[in-house]
Amino acid sequence: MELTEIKEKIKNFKIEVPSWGFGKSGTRFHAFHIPGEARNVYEKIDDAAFVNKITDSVSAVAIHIPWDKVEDYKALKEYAEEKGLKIGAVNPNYFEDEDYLFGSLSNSNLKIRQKAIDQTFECIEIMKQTDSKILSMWIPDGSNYPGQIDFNKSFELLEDSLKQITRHLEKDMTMLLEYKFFEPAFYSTLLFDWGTSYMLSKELGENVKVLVDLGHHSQGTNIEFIVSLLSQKKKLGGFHFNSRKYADDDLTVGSLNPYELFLIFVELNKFFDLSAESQNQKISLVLDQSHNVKPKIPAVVQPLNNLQITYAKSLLVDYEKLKQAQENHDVIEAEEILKEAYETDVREILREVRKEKGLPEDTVKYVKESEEYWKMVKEREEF
Ligand code: PSV
Ligand code: MN
Repeated sequence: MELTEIKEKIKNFKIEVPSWGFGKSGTRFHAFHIPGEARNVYEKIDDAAFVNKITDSVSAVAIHIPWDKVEDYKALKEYAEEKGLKIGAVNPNYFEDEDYLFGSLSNSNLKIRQKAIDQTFECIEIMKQTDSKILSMWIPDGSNYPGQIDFNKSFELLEDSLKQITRHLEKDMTMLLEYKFFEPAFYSTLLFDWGTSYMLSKELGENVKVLVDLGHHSQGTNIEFIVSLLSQKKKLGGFHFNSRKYADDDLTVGSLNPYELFLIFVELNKFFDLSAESQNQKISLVLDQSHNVKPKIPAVVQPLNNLQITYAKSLLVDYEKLKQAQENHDVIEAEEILKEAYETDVREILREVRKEKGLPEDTVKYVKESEEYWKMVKEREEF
């Protein structure tokens, strides 16, 4: 690909940021206070707007319900729009309500299951008010001890609840089914892997797809292969970008396994033009990181940079040559082609892109030295 084309693609490469990436968060042991953290959804949008001002790479802000509950969602949407942003995926939260001790959408108690269904209907209503097109479902239901649930019955109940929810979706809305193999259900989780999400998404219909969260696989899982399979079957609906050493979404995307991330992008490019505006409808690219000890805004800027670097490297792959090498069974050459792209230093390309857009060339350093940022931190600490 020509350099000008690569630069054009990077310029139009946008990521949705999570409202929860700016607010208070922590581990199950403690959530430490981090100076400057956003205290409500409006401040979260302010922070996303600040990140967008210096990176021009934020497409929307994903919200979590009930964390981001407000009286007037139309007003919330307008507030985001005034700041040049949109409301992105709506994420119903099924893991905090006391009633969900023994499950939400799979609960054998009809009243509680209905509560979870109604809560999801409310999220669909919020989508209508905010013009959001993605209902992003992560369902923690499962069990913590052998014998606690009847797998079969619980799965049937979950399936039934999802069927009812799907019927409420409007034509242009997509439901994403995120999977995760454990936590908080440490013995069995109903939607534990991509196969389970895929199976359900097939049963539920065209507007139900799978969401791949990079932190939700056991060690050694070949995520790029999963990405390819789901894309082939037109069932890859979105991503949660993060990284992990052991499990879950606790590290910065691209920080620990950059080559794996690169290989994932190499597969994605075969099926999606990630830079095109229209792609927002086809694949949802969301950051989902838990910033336990990092200051929140820099913790969002840093991964956006990592993602741009990885995307740029993946665009350098000579796909034609790779195909040839694969057809010739030239294993050494095929791997060399990937490494050639991966090992290219693309930082200069990014600097040029930013310069051409009138943005700071080093976005992470910029935040550190930004008066606006430190003023905001100070103000939030004073009140
Ligand atoms: C679950 O671990 C998860 O990845 C889901 O996407 C939730 O919405 C998010 O984390 C909450 O932090
Ligand atoms: Mn996630």
